[in-house]
Amino acid sequence: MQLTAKPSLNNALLISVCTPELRGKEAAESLAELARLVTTLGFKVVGTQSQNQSSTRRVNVLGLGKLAEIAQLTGNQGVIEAEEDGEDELDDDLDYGLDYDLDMASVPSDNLPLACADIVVFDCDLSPSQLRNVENQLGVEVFDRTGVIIEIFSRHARTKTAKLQVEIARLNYVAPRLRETSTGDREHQMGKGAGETTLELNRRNVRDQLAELKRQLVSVQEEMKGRRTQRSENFCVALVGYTNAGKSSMMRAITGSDVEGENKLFATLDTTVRALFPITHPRILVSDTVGFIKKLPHDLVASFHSTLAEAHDASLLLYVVDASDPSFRKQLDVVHEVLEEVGVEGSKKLLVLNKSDQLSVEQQAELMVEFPDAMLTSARDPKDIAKLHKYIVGISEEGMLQEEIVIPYTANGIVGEIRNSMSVTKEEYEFDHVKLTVRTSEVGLARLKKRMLDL
Ligand SMILES: Nc1nc2c(ncn2[C@@H]2O[C@H](COP(=O)(O)OP(=O)(O)OP(=O)(O)O)[C@@H](O)[C@H]2O)c(=O)[nH]1
Ligand SMILES: [Mg+2]
Repeated sequence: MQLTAKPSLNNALLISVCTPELRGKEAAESLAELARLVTTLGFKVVGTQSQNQSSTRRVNVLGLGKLAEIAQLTGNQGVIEAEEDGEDELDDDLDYGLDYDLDMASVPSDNLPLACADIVVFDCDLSPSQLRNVENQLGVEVFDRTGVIIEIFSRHARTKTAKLQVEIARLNYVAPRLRETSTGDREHQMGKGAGETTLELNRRNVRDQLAELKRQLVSVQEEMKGRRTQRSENFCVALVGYTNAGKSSMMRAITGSDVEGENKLFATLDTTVRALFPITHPRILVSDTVGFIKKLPHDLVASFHSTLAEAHDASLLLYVVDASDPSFRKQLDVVHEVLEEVGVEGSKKLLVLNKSDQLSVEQQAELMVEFPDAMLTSARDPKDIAKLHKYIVGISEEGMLQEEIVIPYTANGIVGEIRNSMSVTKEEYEFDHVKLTVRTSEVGLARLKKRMLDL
């Protein structure tokens, strides 16, 4: 399943199911985030509807009355049918509603859509049968939150690894949702096994595709592992955090690179590695990673294990948060949970409270009281970037060793190599040799000593 309709033509109606687990302000924030996800896909959010339910597991997700209301907003193209157990009344006595005034400038609150909606998006996960039921009742395409996130990932994946990872997650999501495309007759056509329906054939195709993609992924992962091993001598910093926090912008600023930073969710899906700029000796490598979001589909988290391996190997983790977003504390919790799930720890951590340019002086002061160990930055302020650069260099030097190396003039070539890869703090020229005091990582020093023995 893919969002097939042309984005420019699609008006989306968003549905929030308020439950005891997700209600009030949290449900409203989640719906605002869904609106951003849907907008990232190029759809126009024309309205929102919410309903209180004791859970999201009802056969039709919503009560029949609400479904009928929504059907009117989508042009009455479906057939409303009562649930078999007759449980079709609203849970009116519950009150988990969206009674919060959120800053949802682009999201019309619970009201009639401005235009007839041609897709409906639920801010929760729907089982394959729920999705089918609601789609039949409303007569328009219905998506759940996971479907939307997977579609964004599919569209934004650039590198081979990301494409493979996302396609595996997408097929795993699609497989149970495949429907019979013909009347279900047992057809005997080319390529079909005897007695296989179109649905069975499609499922078999998906299984075959999945097996092939997994095989390809294993081979690319091996290659990536090789490249990471080559880098293991360098001090590595990884930028991690919620989507849209400003990781790529920070990456661009501290490495002087052209890494894309965009005001859309999940702009980055591939880990990019660049050297810290101004260049240090030895070089410090910085990696930008995929952003996280609440209720990130499990399959996607799992599929990004290898991409996040960069963060796994990092000596310093920079937790970038959008400090101007009122819900950044909850977003930070999500980041911690996902990183824990994929086993990323990192020896050192720094909380980077980004987008400080959007905060008043008072707000900035309050944040520093709340997070005394954090660094307040704006990726747009060169002074902040210089401060972060200095911090990173300082931390990288903590783990370095200093040693005097005597190099005979006969082996002069090695001096250039040392200057390129290590920090030289002192040089003393004698009659037949030069004595360099170098600072570098333990691994780098061991490699140099071995090289000197081989001379
Ligand atoms: N005002 C302000 N905007 C910022 C700052 N840093 C980043 N932004 C903006 O925030 C948006 C998201 O920035 P990105 O750098 O793409 O965020 P990201 O964390 O890489 O996002 P994903 O790749 O989706 O995970 C862009 O529009 C940036 O221009 C900042 O310090 N101040
Ligand atoms: Mg990014």
